[in-house]
Amino acid sequence: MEQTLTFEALRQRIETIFRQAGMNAVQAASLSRVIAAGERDGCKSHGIYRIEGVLRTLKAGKVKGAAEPELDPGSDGAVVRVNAQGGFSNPAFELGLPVLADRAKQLGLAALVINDCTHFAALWPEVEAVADHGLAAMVMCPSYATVAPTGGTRPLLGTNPFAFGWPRQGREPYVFDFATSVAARGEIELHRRAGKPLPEGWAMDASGQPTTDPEAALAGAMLPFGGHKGSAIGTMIELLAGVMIGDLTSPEVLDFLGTTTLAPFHGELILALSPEKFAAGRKGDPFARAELLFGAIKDQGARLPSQRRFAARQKALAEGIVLTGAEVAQLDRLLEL
Ligand code: NDP
Ligand code: PYC
Repeated sequence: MEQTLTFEALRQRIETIFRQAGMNAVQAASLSRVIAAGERDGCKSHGIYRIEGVLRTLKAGKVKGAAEPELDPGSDGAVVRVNAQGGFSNPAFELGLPVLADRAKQLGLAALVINDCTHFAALWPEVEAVADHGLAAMVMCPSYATVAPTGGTRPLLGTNPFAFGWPRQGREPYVFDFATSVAARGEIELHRRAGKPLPEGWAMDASGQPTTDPEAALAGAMLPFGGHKGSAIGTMIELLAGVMIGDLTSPEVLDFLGTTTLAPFHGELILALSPEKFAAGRKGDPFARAELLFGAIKDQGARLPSQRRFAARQKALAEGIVLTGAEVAQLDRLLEL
């Protein structure tokens, strides 16, 4: 039967599932926050459906549920490094964030490099957390080879998400966060589970022919968003958040895991920039000027990215998070494991 839960009640259920599966407190708390936030904000592709993938990855021994991320003591400049020690990316981000924010405010820009992490999450919680410090943010990471470069037919690039945040005084930040494939792979899996065909232009089958069948798409290759443009941005992410930070690229992740049914293991790059430092001595207040731009976008009847998500959050915080009967049954089953 359908159930309505508070954010905290849902988070605690998820945390209990992870603790029962052997995760330590730091990993379980951090993961439960991002997964519950996905449900709260209406982002189903990175909500509770991800729990089973996390448990499979733990069971396969491809992620360390008891890992304690470590801040590299030699990180004393603009590049702050955290080693996730084979655990999930989210607790490593939480450990590095205060240092990243201090450095970016001091220097104008700083980077947080996370190495040796398993990463399954949406990126918007991280750009929002950086924006809460009054900083602009860009976050990116590879995934595993599931996307064909434009003109190709075989999986090579990842769905490589890219997110941006800009702080706004007294309101939610400007945030966008998307896969550099036409859609996140999680969306294809949700279509498969619902028995629904994919929109045209999302994927090709294993023989390189266009398909709307989710099974055939999962066995074939996804397409980059925006043709050659998304293909190039996806490649940039492989270079900056794979090669440059000394971590795995998407094809290397697939070689390492041998499957796309487990959460991928690689690195992540988070850039934080101080608009005040960059704009110092130039035209006007950067935050006030940004508001003019946002206002002009909305004046045309367009919406800002993340407005749907922020509206979903407000509703969920006021009225609770509604889970379907099937979702409640899934959580109950996982709690009984
Ligand atoms: P979507 O295409 O659903 O959304 C992308 C962004 O565009 C969102 O910020 C969304 O805001 C905004 N948007 C959508 N429609 C409009 C509109 N009409 N006007 C203005 N803005 C709009 O995202 P994807 O399916 O590409 O990605 C979903 C999630 O998957 C992301 O959070 C991403 O981080 C995650 N992901 C994670 C991966 C990983 O390896 N960890 C890999 C790939 C994806 P809004 O939400 O308000 O609609
Ligand atoms: O939805 O594409 C995706 C994805 C891959 C890894 C985590 N999410």
